[in-house]
Amino acid sequence: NHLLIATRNEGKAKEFVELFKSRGYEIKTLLDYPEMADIEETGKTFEENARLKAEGIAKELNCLVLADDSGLKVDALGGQPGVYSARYAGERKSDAANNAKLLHELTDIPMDERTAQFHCTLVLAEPGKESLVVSGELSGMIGRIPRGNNGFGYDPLFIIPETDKTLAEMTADEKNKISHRAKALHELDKKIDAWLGE
Ligand code: ITT
Ligand code: NA
Repeated sequence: NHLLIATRNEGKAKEFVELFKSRGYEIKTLLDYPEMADIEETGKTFEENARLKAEGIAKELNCLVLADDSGLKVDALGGQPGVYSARYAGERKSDAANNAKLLHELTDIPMDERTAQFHCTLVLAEPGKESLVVSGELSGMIGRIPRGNNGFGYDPLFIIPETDKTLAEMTADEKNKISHRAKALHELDKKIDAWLGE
């Protein structure tokens, strides 16, 4: 039972390895294929980009592939950075640079208007088959200073109101119980057996 996850993001890759531990798949990611060319994310939606990654790699390697396209939607910014979350501060900029840009854009926004959602769309693809698409979201608030060292991306700014902790202040297990990625995988669980049997 092999599954290739079409990501080069180390934070995502770590989470998928943990999340798939109980699911009985042997996981590889594109970090195991450093020579493979990157797929350009030219889509305007999470689904389009996840399809580009999953279907492109599935065709190239002729195997079962799961891709994750995810990002942060901030209400006060009309849903930005959205699909541009990875490159908000520019191509190949650090997570810290993206977080700094987000804080700057939100300078004048009061705490109770800093609501946001993390979104994750997963696409499971196999050559010659209609892909399976699922999504998950997590609601929170964008803080005024980064807090915590766990996780990746915007986690140090993303406060879960019920706990008053950022995702970066939670353990990997705590985040994996509530995350947008975990929710999307839960939807995938419900549908994967029927899809594999098609
Ligand atoms: P791959 O395409 O190789 O998977 P990527 O980082 O380019 O890597 P995306 O295009 O899906 O992936 O961008 C997702 C960005 O959204 C990611 O770089 C983070 O900045 C942010 N993000 C997504 N999920 C997150 C999470 O759980 N915690 C923090 N930030 C997250
Ligand atoms: Na993207």
